[in-house]
Amino acid sequence: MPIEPISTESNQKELAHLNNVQVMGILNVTPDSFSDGGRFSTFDAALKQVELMIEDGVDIVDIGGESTRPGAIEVSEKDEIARVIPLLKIIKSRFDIPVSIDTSKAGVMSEAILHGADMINDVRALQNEGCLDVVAQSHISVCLMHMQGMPRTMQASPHYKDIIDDILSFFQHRIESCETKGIKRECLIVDPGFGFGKTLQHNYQMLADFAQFKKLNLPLLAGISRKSMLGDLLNRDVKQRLSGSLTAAIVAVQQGASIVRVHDVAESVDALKVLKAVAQYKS
Ligand code: 7PM
Repeated sequence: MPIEPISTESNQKELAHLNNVQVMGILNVTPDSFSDGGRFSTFDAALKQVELMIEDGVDIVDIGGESTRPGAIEVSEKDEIARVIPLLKIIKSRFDIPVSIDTSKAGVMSEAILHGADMINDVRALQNEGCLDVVAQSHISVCLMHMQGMPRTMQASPHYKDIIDDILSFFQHRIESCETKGIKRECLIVDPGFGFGKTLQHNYQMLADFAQFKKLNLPLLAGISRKSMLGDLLNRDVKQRLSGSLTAAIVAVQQGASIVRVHDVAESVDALKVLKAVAQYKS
């Protein structure tokens, strides 16, 4: 039995993939915590959370204005800018960490780009007015996420002819629109959007067949952390979904995900280390 890591062609490829995997940490900035007028304490809490995530080995921090979340009430562009941009500025001034801005609004995107954002994470895949143009004017990375329907109603009756084929063809169209506008292919990341207009069955089909999205030849992002597809399967509330979240993240990475969007950074980094160690010893 070998005691040294083995080097073969197939495990070199797998190792190269695993060494490339990035952990995206979700930064909670809920409107609730802003409505108490406690702007400073919210800021403080957010900055502490960023500091912790960095200690835990995060690769990129995702700042989400609540507006993109399923079931969420629409927020105005002005309010979203006021919520997200000051936080982006302070994070970029205090820490040396890539920041992603979770938004679907062109005005928020342009402000974010102006203030040093490293990635735009758009659950609407740049389909809103002006978004393609704003992103085309920079060289920023952008995550195109698939969603069927709109956040408030998308879980009512999701339907697909073939979930994987339908999402692949959505991405082909969006990638084409991006390239036509002058967004470089090297800037694109795709994400099938777990929980966004998908039944429990759809979500597990997507996870089982996640490797199919490699056909697009773009980095893949998976966001499954603490989602209903875990809660509904396990019958656990949101705080008790860590084991499920880690299992799902690892399954996604094993099938080609390059970025995992997670709440629990330290645990996810550990899980990935175990995966890498195993890959080193594979013959
Ligand atoms: C309530 C329900 C609150 C769902 C928040 C959510 C993704 C994302 C979100 C994702 C990308 C969450 C979601 N999910 N962006 N933003 N991919 N790219 O669980 O899966 O954080 S919001």
